[in-house]
Amino acid sequence: MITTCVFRSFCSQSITQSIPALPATPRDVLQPKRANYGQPLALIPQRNDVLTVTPWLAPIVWERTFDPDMIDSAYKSLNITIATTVFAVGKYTQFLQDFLETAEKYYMSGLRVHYYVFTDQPREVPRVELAAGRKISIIQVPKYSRWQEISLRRMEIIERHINETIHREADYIFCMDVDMKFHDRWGPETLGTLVGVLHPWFYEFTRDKFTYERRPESTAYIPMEEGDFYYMAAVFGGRVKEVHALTKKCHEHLDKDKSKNLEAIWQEESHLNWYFLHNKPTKVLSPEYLWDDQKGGLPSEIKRKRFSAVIKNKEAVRENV
Ligand code: 4GW
Ligand code: MN
Repeated sequence: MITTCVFRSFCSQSITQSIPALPATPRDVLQPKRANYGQPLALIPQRNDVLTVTPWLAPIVWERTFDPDMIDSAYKSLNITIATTVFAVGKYTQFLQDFLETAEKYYMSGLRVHYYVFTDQPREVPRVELAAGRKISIIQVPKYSRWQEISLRRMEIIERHINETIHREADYIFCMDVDMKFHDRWGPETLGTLVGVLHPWFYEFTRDKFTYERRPESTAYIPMEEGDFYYMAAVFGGRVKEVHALTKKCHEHLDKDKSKNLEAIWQEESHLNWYFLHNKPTKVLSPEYLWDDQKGGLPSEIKRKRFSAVIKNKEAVRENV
C-alpha cells in the first residue's frame, strides 16, 4: 500500500515537471463553451449524400456537419485575427465594393479580420464601413502587361507580404479572388492549419477528368493515376506559417517553369493542386464555400450558397486578353 502511494506521488510529480505548457490557442479542435447542444449520434450520419471526411481524416465542411453556434462560441474568446488578401488590378477594382460589403455582412462575423487589398490604383478602393475589430490595408502593386502575370504573381506577392508584415499581424490567412460575393455565413468553421476548397465544376468528376498539369516537364505535373480532388485557386488558406510555405513553394515552381519557358495549363491553380496533392489540406471546404453563379440553380447537395463567383463580362473587365 505504502509503496503504491510513494510511486504515485513520484510519478505525478515527474509528469507535471516534464510536460511543457501547451499554447492556449488556436487549436484545430476547440472546447465548446456551451453544454446544451444537440447530441452527435454515432449511428446517424449528418450527411449521407456527400463525403464528409477525406481518407487522411481531414473534415470536409458541408452544411449540417458542424454546429455553427458551438463553433462561434468556441472561437469568440480566442482573440484571433484572420488576414484576408484580395487583388484588384486594372478594371477589377469594380468588384471591391460588393466583395467587401458582403464580407462585412457574412464573413467571420464577430471576429477580427484584416483585409489586405493589393491594387495598382489605391484611390479606387471604395470606403466600406467596417465592423468593430476589422481593418483594411491597401498595398500598391504594379500592373503587369500580361494578364496571366497578375494571377501568377499573386503567390510571390503574398509570400513577400506574409514575410514583411502579415506574420506579425494575423493567426490565419485566407487568399481570395475579388470577382466574388458572399451570400451566406462563412464562419470560423473554415479555419484550419491548411485549407483548400473543392472546385464547383469538378467535384463530381473522377481524377482523370481533372484539368491538372499533365506535362511531365512542368513542376506542377500530376500523373493520370494520382490526385485527390480538384481544388480551386480562388480561395486557399490556413495558419499564416503554412500558407507562407505554400506560396513560397508555388512561387519557386512558377519561376522554375518560367525559366524553361513553361506555363502550367491553369497557371497558379495547377501549382496549388500539385501542392495540395503533396501537402494534404487539414480541412477541405465543400463547394458551398466556392460556388459559381454561372452554374445556375443549386443541386440538392449544396444546401447553402455561401460565397460565389459573379458572372462577369470578360470583355469589359479584361483589358489585355
Ligand atoms: C485577362 O485579361 C485577365 S485580367 C484575367 C485575369 C485578370 C485580372 C485578375 C485582372 O485584370 N486584375 C485582377 O485583379 N485579377 C485578380 O486575379 C483578381 O483578384 C481576380 O479575381 C484574380 C483571378 O482572375 P479571374 O477572377 O479573372 O480568374 P477566374 O475567371 O478564373 O476566376
Ligand atoms: Mn475569379
